Amino acid sequence: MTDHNVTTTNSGAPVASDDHSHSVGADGPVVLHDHYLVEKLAQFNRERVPERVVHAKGGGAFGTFVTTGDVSAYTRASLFQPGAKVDMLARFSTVAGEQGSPDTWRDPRGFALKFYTEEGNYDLVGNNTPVFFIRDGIKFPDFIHSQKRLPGTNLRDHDMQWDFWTLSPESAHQVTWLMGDRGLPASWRHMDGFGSHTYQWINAAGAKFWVKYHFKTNQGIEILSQAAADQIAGEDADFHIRDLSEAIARGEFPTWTLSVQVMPYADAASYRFNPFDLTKVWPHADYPLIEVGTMTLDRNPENYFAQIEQATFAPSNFVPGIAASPDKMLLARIFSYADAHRYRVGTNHAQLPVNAPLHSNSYSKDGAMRFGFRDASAPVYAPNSFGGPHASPAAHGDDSGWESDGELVRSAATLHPEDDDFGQAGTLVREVLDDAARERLANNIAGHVSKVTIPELRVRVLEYWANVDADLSARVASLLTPLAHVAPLPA
Ligand code: HDE
Repeated sequence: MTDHNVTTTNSGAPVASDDHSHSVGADGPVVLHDHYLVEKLAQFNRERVPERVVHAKGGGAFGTFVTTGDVSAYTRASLFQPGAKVDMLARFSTVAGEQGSPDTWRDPRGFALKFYTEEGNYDLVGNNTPVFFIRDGIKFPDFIHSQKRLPGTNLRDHDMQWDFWTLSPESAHQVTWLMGDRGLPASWRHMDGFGSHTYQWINAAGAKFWVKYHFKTNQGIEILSQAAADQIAGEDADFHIRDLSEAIARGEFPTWTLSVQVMPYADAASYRFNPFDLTKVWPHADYPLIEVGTMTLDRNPENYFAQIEQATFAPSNFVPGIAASPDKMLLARIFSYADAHRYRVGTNHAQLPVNAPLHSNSYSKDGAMRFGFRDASAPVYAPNSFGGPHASPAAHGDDSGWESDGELVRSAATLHPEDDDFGQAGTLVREVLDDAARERLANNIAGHVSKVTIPELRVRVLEYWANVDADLSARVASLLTPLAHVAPLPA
């Protein structure tokens, strides 16, 4: 009877041994034509793809999204039509930590979603916070450099972090979120998700709207104290990966309710905040939440590397009825992610099963690791006379633009009445947080700033917080531990 459980080479041939290399006599030299030995060692050397330059540590699961509401007045996107149900993938992550770093470091959490729709994959690559540290992508590499490691010691450094933040006042809103409870979620199941940016929706009649996405966890918000997070970081670096995987294995499928804020297209120009500034929210009193549907995660990946490490999410993956907005950060991300995927996973990353759309009619061909292809008789160019695919403005919904004019400049728009850097952070502190949350925030900030070694920088940090809220700044100052050692600001 044929034994179908024999180990093979990568090319499928049975192997003689996984214990002994082929050698001249038991103690003699190993022979080079032991190609299985060579294959095992060479393959082992090539098991890693470059980790994500940010959001390297993460985990995820598959599931479904069901549209239970009716937002068809605002978008023609098939996945958001009443009753629509699509398969999806979610990946959650920290930002600054490398592969293997603790899940419970204080950080925003990535909230990356891929919806496998009939009109293509729709990727919504957000965070567990509704805003971000900066409003222009040109600062992103500098921002990340300041949050990661010093070039000399390769150590993370609180002086760097607070130097960047206090010299970038637009960061105040997100840093308030980060230093507050949302910076340490108890699990990925117990945190909200946001698209963060303002996006454009276009309905079947071609009418345009601006939207913001909110995924509200139905498990309730649960947080970790800094002390608990520090302890868990030492005991179980994979605490959040384990929690999600084991919950799904137990049949406890986490769900989130998606709602959107919808702004009429014409409101943008006169709104009190720049609606495309990623450091700002739209107060819900201005544009209330409209329920769209439910996201459920109910299937663990079968293979982490193939399905999570190689998953590629891109803000450029729009579908008809959903498009970009003038948000400078979103426009920069639309370049960056697909570029990162070509570098990190490969030219044909979108052909991998986890990234492949339900239907593809692309003229792209060849490139490393190509294995999907069209019929040999199919033309490989457009236009053509042989019935090949053709572009279709109607199918694409090619009306996803906006008006724009003016000189080429390098500046941030401050045309809206309340476009300052600290106002919304102050509102968050004074009107959204309760006393206990404010006390935790002050302690978290003081704990983090106590590791700042430059006296002038500590002064600047307290001024930064005084711009957010004077009482908070005073509380932080009272909690700061004395300088361990004094490092002067570089000349
Ligand atoms: Fe990212 N970001 N990002 N980011 N980001 C990446 O893509 C980038 C930003 C976010 O689970 C990278 O494949 C730029 C905002 C998540 O696979 C990279 C800018 C938000 C993930 C990249 C931003 C995010 C990434 C790293 C400023 C929330 C993980 C490797 C314009 C709204 C997705 C990669 C996953 C990953 C670029 C800012 C969220 C380098 C240039 C704002 C959740 O392409």
